[in-house]
Amino acid sequence: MAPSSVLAVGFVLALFSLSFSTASAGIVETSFHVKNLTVNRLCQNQVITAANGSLPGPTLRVKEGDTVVVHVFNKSPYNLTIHWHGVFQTLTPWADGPEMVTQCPIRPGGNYTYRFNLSGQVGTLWWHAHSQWLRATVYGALVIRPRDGQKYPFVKPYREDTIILGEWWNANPIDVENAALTTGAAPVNSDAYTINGWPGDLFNSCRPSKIYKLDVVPGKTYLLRIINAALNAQFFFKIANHNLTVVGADAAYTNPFPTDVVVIGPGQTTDVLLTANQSPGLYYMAAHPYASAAGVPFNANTTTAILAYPKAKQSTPLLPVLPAFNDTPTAFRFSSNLTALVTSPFWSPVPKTVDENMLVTIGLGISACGTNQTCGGIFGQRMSANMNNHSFVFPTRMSLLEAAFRNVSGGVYTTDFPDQPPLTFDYTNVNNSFNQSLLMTPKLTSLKKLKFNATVQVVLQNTALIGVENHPMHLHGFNFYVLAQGFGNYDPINHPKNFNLVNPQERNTLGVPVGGWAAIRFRANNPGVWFIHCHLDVHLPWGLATAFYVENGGTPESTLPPPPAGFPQC
Ligand SMILES: *[C@@H]1O[C@H](CO)[C@@H](O)[C@H](O)[C@H]1NC(C)=O
Ligand SMILES: *[C@@H]1O[C@H](CO)[C@@H](O)[C@H](O)[C@H]1NC(C)=O
Ligand SMILES: *[C@@H]1O[C@H](CO)[C@@H](O)[C@H](O)[C@H]1NC(C)=O
Ligand SMILES: *[C@@H]1O[C@H](CO)[C@@H](O)[C@H](O)[C@H]1NC(C)=O
Ligand SMILES: *[C@@H]1O[C@H](CO)[C@@H](O)[C@H](O)[C@H]1NC(C)=O
Ligand SMILES: *[C@@H]1O[C@H](CO)[C@@H](O)[C@H](O)[C@H]1NC(C)=O
Ligand SMILES: *[C@@H]1O[C@H](CO)[C@@H](O)[C@H](O)[C@H]1NC(C)=O
Ligand SMILES: *[C@@H]1O[C@H](CO)[C@@H](O)[C@H](O)[C@H]1NC(C)=O
Ligand SMILES: *[C@@H]1O[C@H](CO)[C@@H](O)[C@H](O)[C@H]1NC(C)=O
Ligand SMILES: *[C@@H]1O[C@H](CO)[C@@H](O)[C@H](O)[C@H]1NC(C)=O
Ligand SMILES: *[C@@H]1O[C@H](CO)[C@@H](O)[C@H](O)[C@H]1NC(C)=O
Ligand SMILES: *[C@@H]1O[C@H](CO)[C@@H](O)[C@H](O)[C@H]1NC(C)=O
Ligand SMILES: [Cu+2]
Repeated sequence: MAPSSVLAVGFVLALFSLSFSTASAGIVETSFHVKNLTVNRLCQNQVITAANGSLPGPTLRVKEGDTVVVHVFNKSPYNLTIHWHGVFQTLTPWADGPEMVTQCPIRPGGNYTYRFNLSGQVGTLWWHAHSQWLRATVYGALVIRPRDGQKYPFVKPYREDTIILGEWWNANPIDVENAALTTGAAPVNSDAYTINGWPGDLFNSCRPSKIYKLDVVPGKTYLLRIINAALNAQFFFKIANHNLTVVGADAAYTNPFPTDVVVIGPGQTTDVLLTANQSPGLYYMAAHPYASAAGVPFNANTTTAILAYPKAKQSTPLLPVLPAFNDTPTAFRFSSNLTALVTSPFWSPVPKTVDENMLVTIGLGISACGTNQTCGGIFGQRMSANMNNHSFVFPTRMSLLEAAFRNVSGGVYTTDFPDQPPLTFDYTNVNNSFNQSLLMTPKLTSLKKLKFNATVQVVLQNTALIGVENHPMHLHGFNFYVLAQGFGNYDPINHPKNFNLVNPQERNTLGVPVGGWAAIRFRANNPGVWFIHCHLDVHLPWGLATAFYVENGGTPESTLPPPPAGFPQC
């Protein structure tokens, strides 16, 4: 292993100083040029699809209240959309991005301008492609600072930095996905994990070590914006010898939560304060998977970056001891202990009454292989996944949002997504895992319709079908309150007694505990069609998704405007 202190690429802390905030704000207008890029990782050249010639793509920096305008030019060979992960998109669902949910793709050679306001959220979000597996390499940070005159509700950091965790294949991810979808089998595992695009020192890179390095000034406090952009891996993240204080998650402030480990699922962000209070030296930041599914093979490598003090004496950084891959108690302790900062100017109290009460099973299943075909999934069928035994199929003719707007649902979607599992069974009992009478799931495009401003409670109930696993569930268009989480089957009599209705964490993505459940609540005050799905890209194309169709509210401020000019057509 090369001594990284000598050979590390000189990434210094991003050059944005806080003076940036004096720029007359209001509109942040920029462009993304998405096209082929050849990069070298793990000793080989690989052509990837990338925004603006970099991996990760450029960081978008805005202030709360800004209008964001991004002109996206698709110069790649693939259909493309960009999703602004976690942005509420109030009255701008046309800019949300999931392919065939809110828009048809931008075709190769095409362009589309995403225009939306960023209000009511401060912290860290991110953007990523939302078309097939393109997000493996088309992603970047979205940093939202307080508007002028407002401050962070914590000590002013000396500097800020983004730490983006990713996942790397020695292959074209679209080919990996398509190969799996053709045979119905699970896709091959990735070859590495990355921090800010680099696998780090524990992988052989064949050339002077390229690793992300953060130079710190002793005694200073840094705000690290940690983003999990991996396709299929949840992570444990640690920095050797340094404790961290969580102050935000998914661009919502939390009460300060001290911890030595961060647990982060794909789609989630975590803002932490780090104080450089250790003896001058080199310390690894490291991440490896939290692999909740027993018996499922995964890439068990560790990705690293370096925290460097000046005048470090040693040349080999200290490596933190990460939790065991299956350390569910540590994962649960972290994700169940975060609470909202209710003094935040963006906090709204939890709605106390519920208009729509849903229990939704989430998990795996199988679908028919097809006549005369040979499939590589369980029982010779295709791997599949579902919510309430409905396995979501993307429409092909028109996006869901456009069909809803034009009142032409016929042939595009139905609105019969059930409020309860169609079959009541012992959801988390592993004796059911291979019970073939439960596994075959119909393929449908069914949505759940909601009245404007309805309060919606959804208990997401994992199943043990095929296997138990923590699924990071992501809701577009809203933050939801996490009222409670637990293991086993949800108990509608006793579990609500322990709901946190006072300061529950607000999130857009939540890892539903392995073999367990989570109760979430939100107010449907944003008309549009909003995708809810597993953020593991292995499960999304299998159908672990549905959408909420939130109707207009009858006033101009609650009515969906028409699609913008240049809106892509199929
Ligand atoms: C981009 O890369 C793909 C995949 O390697 C290749 O098929 C295509 O020809 C490349 N396109 C351009 C314009 O270089
Ligand atoms: C992306 O590249 C274009 C063209 O060089 C440039 O105009 C734009 O500012 C870049 N976008 C960002 C966010 O850096
Ligand atoms: C963007 O696409 C439109 C067609 O939708 C085309 O008319 C326009 O010229 C394109 N803009 C640029 C700058 O390429
Ligand atoms: C963004 O906010 C501004 C000012 O409130 C408003 O005029 C504009 O219509 C909003 N834009 C969008 C795309 O909603
Ligand atoms: C981190 O916090 C733990 C628990 O509060 C404490 O025991 C430990 O000494 C701290 N470590 C450092 C390096 O500050
Ligand atoms: C680590 O990654 C390498 C590829 O760089 C792979 O060959 C190896 O199997 C991985 N190790 C584990 C334990 O997954
Ligand atoms: C967090 O939650 C666990 C239950 O999983 C509890 O035992 C623990 O005391 C809580 N508090 C902290 C600070 O971790
Ligand atoms: C399946 O194969 C048989 C024998 O080759 C053929 O007669 C039949 O038409 C095929 N069915 C389909 C749906 O392709
Ligand atoms: C769709 O139907 C609603 C309610 O009937 C009506 O108000 C609206 O104008 C229709 N929209 C279109 C585009 O036809
Ligand atoms: C799902 O639906 C299929 C077809 O109706 C049925 O055979 C199966 O038992 C159902 N499974 C569950 C878990 O509801
Ligand atoms: C939504 O409902 C809440 C409580 O019922 C009410 O206070 C609020 O004004 C409503 N919002 C809109 C936009 O109708
Ligand atoms: C790309 O999008 C167009 C328009 O929706 C569609 O017809 C085509 O099948 C898509 N191509 C791929 C490879 O998915
Ligand atoms: Cu999943």
